[in-house]
Amino acid sequence: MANTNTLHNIDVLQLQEKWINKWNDTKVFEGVPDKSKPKFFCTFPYPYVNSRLHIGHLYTLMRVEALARYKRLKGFNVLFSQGWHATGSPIISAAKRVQEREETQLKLLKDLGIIDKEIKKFEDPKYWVEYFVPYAEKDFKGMGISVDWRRSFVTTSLNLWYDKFIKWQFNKLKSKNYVIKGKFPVVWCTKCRNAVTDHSRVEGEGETAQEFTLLKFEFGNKYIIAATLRPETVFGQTNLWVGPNNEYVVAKVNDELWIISEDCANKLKDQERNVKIIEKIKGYELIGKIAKAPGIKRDVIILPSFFCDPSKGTGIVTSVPSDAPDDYIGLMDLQKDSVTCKKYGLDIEKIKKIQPISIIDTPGLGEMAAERVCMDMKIKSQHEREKLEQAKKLVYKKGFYEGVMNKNCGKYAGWKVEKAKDKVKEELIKNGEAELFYELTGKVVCRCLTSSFVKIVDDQWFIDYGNEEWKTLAHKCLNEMKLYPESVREQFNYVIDWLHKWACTREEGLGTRLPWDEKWLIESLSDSTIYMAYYTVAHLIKQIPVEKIDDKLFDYIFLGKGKFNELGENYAEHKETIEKMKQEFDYWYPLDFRNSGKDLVQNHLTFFIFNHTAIFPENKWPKGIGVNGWVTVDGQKMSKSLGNVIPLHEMTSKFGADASRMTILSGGEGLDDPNWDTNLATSLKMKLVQLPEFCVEHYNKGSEIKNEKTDIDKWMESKLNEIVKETTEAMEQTLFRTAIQSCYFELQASIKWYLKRAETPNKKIMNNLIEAQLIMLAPFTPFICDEIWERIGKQSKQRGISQAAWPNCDEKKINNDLNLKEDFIKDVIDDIKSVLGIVKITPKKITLFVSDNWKYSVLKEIVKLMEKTRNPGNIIKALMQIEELKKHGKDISSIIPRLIKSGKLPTYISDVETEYKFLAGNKAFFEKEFNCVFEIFKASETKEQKASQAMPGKPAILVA
Ligand code: A2H
Repeated sequence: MANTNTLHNIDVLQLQEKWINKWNDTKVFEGVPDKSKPKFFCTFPYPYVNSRLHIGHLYTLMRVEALARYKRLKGFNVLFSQGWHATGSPIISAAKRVQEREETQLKLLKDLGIIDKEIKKFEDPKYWVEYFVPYAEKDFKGMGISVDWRRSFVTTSLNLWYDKFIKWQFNKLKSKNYVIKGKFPVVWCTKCRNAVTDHSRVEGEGETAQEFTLLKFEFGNKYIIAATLRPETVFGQTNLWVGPNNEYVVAKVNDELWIISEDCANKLKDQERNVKIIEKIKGYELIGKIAKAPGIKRDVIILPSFFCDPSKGTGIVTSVPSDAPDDYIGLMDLQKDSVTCKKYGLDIEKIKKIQPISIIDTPGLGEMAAERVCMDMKIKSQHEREKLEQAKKLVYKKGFYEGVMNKNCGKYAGWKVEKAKDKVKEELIKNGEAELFYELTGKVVCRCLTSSFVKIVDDQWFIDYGNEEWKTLAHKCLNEMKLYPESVREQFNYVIDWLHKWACTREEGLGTRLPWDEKWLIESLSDSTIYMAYYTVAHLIKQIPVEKIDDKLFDYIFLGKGKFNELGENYAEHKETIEKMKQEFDYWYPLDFRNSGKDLVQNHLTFFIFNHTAIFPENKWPKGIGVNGWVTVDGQKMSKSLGNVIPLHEMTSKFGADASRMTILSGGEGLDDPNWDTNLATSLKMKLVQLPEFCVEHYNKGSEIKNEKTDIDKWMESKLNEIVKETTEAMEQTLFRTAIQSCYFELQASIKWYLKRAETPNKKIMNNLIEAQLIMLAPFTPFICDEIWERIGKQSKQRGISQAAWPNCDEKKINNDLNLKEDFIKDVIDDIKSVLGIVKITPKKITLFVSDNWKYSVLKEIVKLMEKTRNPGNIIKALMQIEELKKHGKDISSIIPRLIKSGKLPTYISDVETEYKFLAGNKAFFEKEFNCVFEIFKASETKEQKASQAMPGKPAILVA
């Protein structure tokens, strides 16, 4: 097979190597403060170094990279820096899995080409960092990412300077009461004996502990327990539900006997209860018996249902058929089901007498919301799970947030449901009729592959994102921030309101120790919230011996507190370094752009906002956040099992960095999940290597500048300015796919058209085109662009294309009339081609007929009329009001319906003379294009039958 890395005399791999070295040597991406220029500071979240970087990282990374390169070209002094995350679970769990010889983990390493003998080293978490960090940097460089590598660092106590920085951060948070210790439910792994925060999970990111109320039903010397999210609905209880075949247990819980599921008994042990299982019972043993319902002290009967999930709550559900769709349908089912009633010895006549009790007025859903919604959605049985889930959501949302308690709710009559909930709950608890219980909102699996549950811990440290004052600051910061795209704002607002206590420490792993309680390590989503500030000093701080560094230094540099002299003797000899660090921070901060995948909105990105507002003064709060979707590969989800998680180094050697960069950014924009299209990557690779030849061939060639510009020259200038405008607008919004579409595909097509149309291209215009295209493409395909920049002799003045200036759009040169005319020519050519396709002859002569005069008036009228109506009858009627057109009534009524149905009006509508002159002026071009004689007539001056078919902007065509 031919080596596709060498095409058109370009060796892609060699070219990449050359420019990686040049950029390194010329230090062109090193961010040096320069007050004469505006600055732009952007970051990509530091990845965990627990594997090689892959296609999943590339899209997010490329959004930062393309913007960084664009801003440089726009004259900004840009800093893009990159570090590596070694903290917490991702690495420690992987190392543990190697210790345990876990198959999948071993295979992952082997697939990276690591031999058996080496694998043992990966039992040590530190080795992961040692091994993967150099590769990560290499992979970034291979992709041409424009990072200032002097500022790179790793987290945790492996880097004692960073360690000090994080300690400073936590001391600050603690001093503001934002880090607290208390008794709280956390998602817990029994194997790791740690709180399992989002990035410690292989499944269940975003799932949390949710509070349930356990309702206690008196049942002889025992209690039957039902879990509910809606304690205020106790007033509407009509019965209890058990799964007839579910297993339950009688358990001694503290001093009482409870009937609950076995799962529940086990969970309760982690929620501050002494639990001992006494005996097992089957659900059907309870059916038909009577228990006393809490809150209302009424006897209710225990009935069978099929929706009681033994793994949720207690596996027993209290039935409120007025407001819970499951309960309503369950009751309706049973009232019709004499077989089931008989089976469990129930008297169906008695069951039929059970009526829902109305308790809540829900706007729009009346006083029996569940019944209403089940009817509306035509739900027929409790087995229609999907519909029931929808119904539950609807009733819950409306009932809970908008409903009002009614007269059947005793002293709570007239209360809003939302308010009543807490009060009823408190009262039930006070009376010993209820207790609290926590259940996960969904399945969570720890990185050690063990399922997690809720545990109430009292020895854990939390960051208190529930603090109302802090939330206000976070909202304020968000309000002033630019978001890309703006549509994520609502989600951020929601997350800020919704976040509460976040378990921020773990017992083991890599990380920074909590400065005041060294037993604890800070977990990975908590030591990564303000580190962008650390980049500003990372290349200097190591000049100061770490043991000298204390919080005062960070206060001075980052918060501007005090004077240098007050820092103490310790620092005297480092004055210069420290002042430089302070200047760097003051220059680069605040951060202008941070971008990440949408999964980080609910944790990292919002923590990033919170922590900045806690630590820094307002003028250092972040300015912009970008959020994007998840990469798919050739239309499929990215997954290890599909084998489509392409590593970066494989992409660069197979498709080349430029084509890879352009392909991934062409895959989508906004919040859409971007798709990597292998075919596009392959074809771009072929196309991009042709660019040097083309540019060199046309640069500095063509007619001299002093020659007068022709219409086609002017058209080209207009088009270029239009494209510059479109591309610039798209770049500003990080709409990179649109930008590529415009500055690459559209511009290429336009240049081709220009070369075809112009007898000799204008040298100045051609040079402008080539330079503008290279500059606009440079954020996407920097290797080939820098190479061509050098080949056309632009290199000498600057350190490469990164220092060129983004083209300006000269709006005055945008000429829509010229555009319309060129589009007209293209349309005529297309029309002739389709005629030739039908008649299938090689033409000797082609005749074009320009439409009759009156038709121009018709079309101009139609354009106006179509703004109001698309009804052909109405349009014809309106046209018939015009004196001049009356006599063409017959023709008009046959033309109009066709024209409107086709939905396509000609783009170019002038008048007979102009159109005729324009076509005649381009006769030579047509003749060259079709290699035959052309004749052009006005329809009014010929007897040829065909001529009557001509329309304005659409001449009739006769081929001979
Ligand atoms: B709710 P989520 Cl009035 N199996 O209580 C099936 N469903 C169970 C269950 C189990 N093991 N344990 C509890 N549930 C029900 C009252 C209620 C509830 C009303 C309105 C809505 C509502 C009376 N039934 O829940 O799937 C309980 O029914 C809808 C949100 O964890 C509990 O609250 O979201 C609810 O499911 C918890 O449902």
